[in-house]
Amino acid sequence: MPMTVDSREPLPLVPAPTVARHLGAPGFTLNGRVAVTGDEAAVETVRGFLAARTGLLLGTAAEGVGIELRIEPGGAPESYTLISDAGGVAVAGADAAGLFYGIHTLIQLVRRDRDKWLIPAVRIEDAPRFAYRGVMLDVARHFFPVETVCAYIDRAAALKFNHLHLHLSDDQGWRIDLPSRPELTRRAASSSVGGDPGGFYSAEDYARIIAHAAARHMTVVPEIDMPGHTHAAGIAYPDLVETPVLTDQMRADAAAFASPLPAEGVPYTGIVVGFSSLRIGDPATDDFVADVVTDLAAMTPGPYLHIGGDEALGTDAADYAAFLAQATRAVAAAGKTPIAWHEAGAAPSLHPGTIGQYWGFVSPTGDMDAKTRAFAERGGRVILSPADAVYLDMKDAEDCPLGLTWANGPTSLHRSYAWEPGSVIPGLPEEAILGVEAPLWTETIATAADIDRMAFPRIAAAAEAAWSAPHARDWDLFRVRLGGLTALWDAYGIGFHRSDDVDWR
Ligand code: TNX
Repeated sequence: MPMTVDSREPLPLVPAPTVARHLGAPGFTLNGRVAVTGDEAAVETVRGFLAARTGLLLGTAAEGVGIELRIEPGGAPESYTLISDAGGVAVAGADAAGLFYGIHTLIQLVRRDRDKWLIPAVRIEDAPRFAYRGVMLDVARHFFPVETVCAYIDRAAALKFNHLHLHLSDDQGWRIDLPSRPELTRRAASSSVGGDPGGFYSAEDYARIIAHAAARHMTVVPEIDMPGHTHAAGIAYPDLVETPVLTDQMRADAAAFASPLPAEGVPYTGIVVGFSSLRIGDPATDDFVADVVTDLAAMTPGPYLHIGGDEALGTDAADYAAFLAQATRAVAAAGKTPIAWHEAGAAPSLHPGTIGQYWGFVSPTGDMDAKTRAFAERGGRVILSPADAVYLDMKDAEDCPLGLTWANGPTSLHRSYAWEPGSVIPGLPEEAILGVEAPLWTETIATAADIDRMAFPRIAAAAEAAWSAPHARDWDLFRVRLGGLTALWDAYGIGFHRSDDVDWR
């Protein structure tokens, strides 16, 4: 009879699978004679990852023992089973994505046992809890080249994330070239926070990112943030924006961070938020929104387009509501499902079915939970990004060299882990939760190494909130499982932070 994992060290699997049993039998030995067979794309994926992890380049001629990869339709979307013993390894996905996730589980299982590479004898059955498992990268505050974005896709996909949300515009820069509005990148892309170099993605660059993501079963979700966070759009099209609005809070933030305050017509290099707004009610603005949304929709194969809607602090409430109603309709007219930050829940005539992204705390304050429920009440669903748990740009400790602290002070790995998606918004049914997303804002993050330092290991905690069934989640076991990934993350070249709460082996 199979024996459960209870009696021995937990398998080094993150996110935790639905069911994982140690079979209590000898494992499968990986050596140069092992062949990988089955689904062609999967075979190449496995050979590549095993070469990176072990240095062994396995063959593909089926003879004797081996690793068999196949798609067996019938199970839940993205689900897979993995069975291994001394006689071989079989991974079966219900679809191509399921097989891909089974492969990542397989790679996590590989370990060095004295002089041998081994896959323990296990039986795993696994499927995601949520359909939407996202990471967000803010490429507006700092710009990141295609290679860095692709490396982040690789890292996230290995943790079974399936959406990459790209925050493509903000006060500091516009990062995507759109055929109908060439001035945006011509005039408003060269700046970023701190006077660092800017940049933008050409249509070709963007297509490369999408293709890289698609090959890893990730959907790109582009965001153009409106009506606030639009100072850069105003550098390109001055007639479309209002004069910056400054509050006492913004002045205090600027002083605290030694950040410049915005000035009309001057590229913004500081980190103050909320001062900019499109000119609402002007037909020229409506044309701009329609152009931007139509171009971006045409370049994006995925079903979603995020139109922002956060922190429009200088925008009149009625104007804000009218703008969001119109912008979400424009997204729908372009054939996409709109997503907006939770503030947009206050707009009564949002396009029905608009998805809300919650960025309040694990315990909601003010009316954030009501605004979030409003999306579900109008036929939409909700993506949970509680800032004091999964904002990867928060410091992880007081002495963290990068990051911000506004979300309840530093966010430890434990706090990233110890929250339950079903309990964040009271009264929101589980079916209304589309998923979980971990954003990485980049006011303080400028390089690929910075991304690794801030995202890892906390991104793994977010992955588990998004993928794993509640019964499979346990902080003490998570720490041990995570420690078991040390060698794999090193092999992948991830510059993860060796935080104190994990025994990195
Ligand atoms: C809040 S979360 C923002 C961003 C900042 C971030 C920094 C949200 C929708 N807006 O503009 O970059 O905090 O943590």
